[in-house]
Amino acid sequence: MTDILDTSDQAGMVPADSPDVVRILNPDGTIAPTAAAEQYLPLIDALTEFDLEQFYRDMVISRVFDQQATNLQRQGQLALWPPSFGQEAAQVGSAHAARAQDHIFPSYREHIVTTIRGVDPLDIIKLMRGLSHGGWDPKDPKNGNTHIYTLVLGSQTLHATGYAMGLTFDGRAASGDIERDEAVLVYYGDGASSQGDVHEAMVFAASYRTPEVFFMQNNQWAISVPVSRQSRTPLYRRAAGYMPSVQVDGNDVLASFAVTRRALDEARAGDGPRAIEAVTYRRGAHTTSDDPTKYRTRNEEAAWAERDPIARMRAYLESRGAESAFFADVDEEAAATADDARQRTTQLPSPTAESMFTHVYTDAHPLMAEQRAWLADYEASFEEGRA
Ligand SMILES: Cc1ncc(C[n+]2csc(CCOP(=O)(O)OP(=O)(O)O)c2C)c(N)n1
Ligand SMILES: [Mg+2]
Repeated sequence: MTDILDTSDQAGMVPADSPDVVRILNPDGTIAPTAAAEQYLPLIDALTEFDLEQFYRDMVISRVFDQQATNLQRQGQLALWPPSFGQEAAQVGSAHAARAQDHIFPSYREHIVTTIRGVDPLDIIKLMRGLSHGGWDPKDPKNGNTHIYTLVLGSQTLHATGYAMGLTFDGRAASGDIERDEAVLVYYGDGASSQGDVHEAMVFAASYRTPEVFFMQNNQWAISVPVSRQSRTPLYRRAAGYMPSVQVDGNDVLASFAVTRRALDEARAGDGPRAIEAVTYRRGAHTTSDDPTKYRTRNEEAAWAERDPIARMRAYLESRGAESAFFADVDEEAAATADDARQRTTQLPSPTAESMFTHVYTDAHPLMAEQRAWLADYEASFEEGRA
């Protein structure tokens, strides 16, 4: 194998990947599988025209919604927004790879993953507007087993591993029935990969052979810290110390889909956990509180713009004969989705102060009851003119 240890400070800051990378779709939209991608081609051949169009549609919806949410923050409607701009292929490909019975543990940037699973994008907005602590109920069937966002870096990998261990203990995986066996898909970032929690989760996952896929979006940055500071070797090689690990071009929706589908199906079959490093790029700011011009160059941004996931898939669909009416329809649908989100955001009711006491404890709690009573009395004092 070529020695890919890169000790320069620029490692990871330019569009470079290892010789092992799985890529099917070139940045120019032509099908040009790398050697590592050959084994995945049957999974792509099995996709229908509708599937391919759906991948494209979801990526565009993601981008337009994300821009709308960023605008809403700028206009004072949201407290914060973490943009997913640039990461659409990694997210759409992996989300469509999951089967209905699977369980998703997102980080905080997986807006289109959660939406594909069925979560109302307004529930993400509610969280970022400060109206809700969790956003949605993972147990509500309409949310597709999607757990809530986790802002404590990497801790969701522990939750996911515990959940996956539970699936095994309950006999809900490895029966051999691909339509019934459940698996867990957990998302985290290049920065989070340096957290002890992630490594501990991987130790347990490997020991207990959990039905689980660790999906890292290496978007090259952890706020202002470049990936070269997280690791001197490509990150997929770190995970390979625990389990089979694959590096995929995360801006190629086809490769992201195929690699994740294979990994999840192997994991659900009882073969043990799998890791994926999706090499992608955060084209926007870390969050709306961040200014990336302070720590990265325009040249770097321009180099990654040339590998844009949506332009690549569009070129591919055009080469297959997709017509301009299709692309116009998608743009219209995306604009309508984003407009709907905007309308509903401005109409969201504020929560009552009293609601802060719900969901703190599962059962009644005396201290909570006391504080709740105090608040009710305090609120009533305004009505009665006591305050
Ligand atoms: C345990 C913990 N430490 C630090 C932070 C502050 N923090 C929030 S996001 C972030 C960078 C995360 O980078 P990465 O894992 O690459 O994910 P990305 O934001 O790029 O998607 C940091 C350090 C945190 N939320 N949790
Ligand atoms: Mg990152």
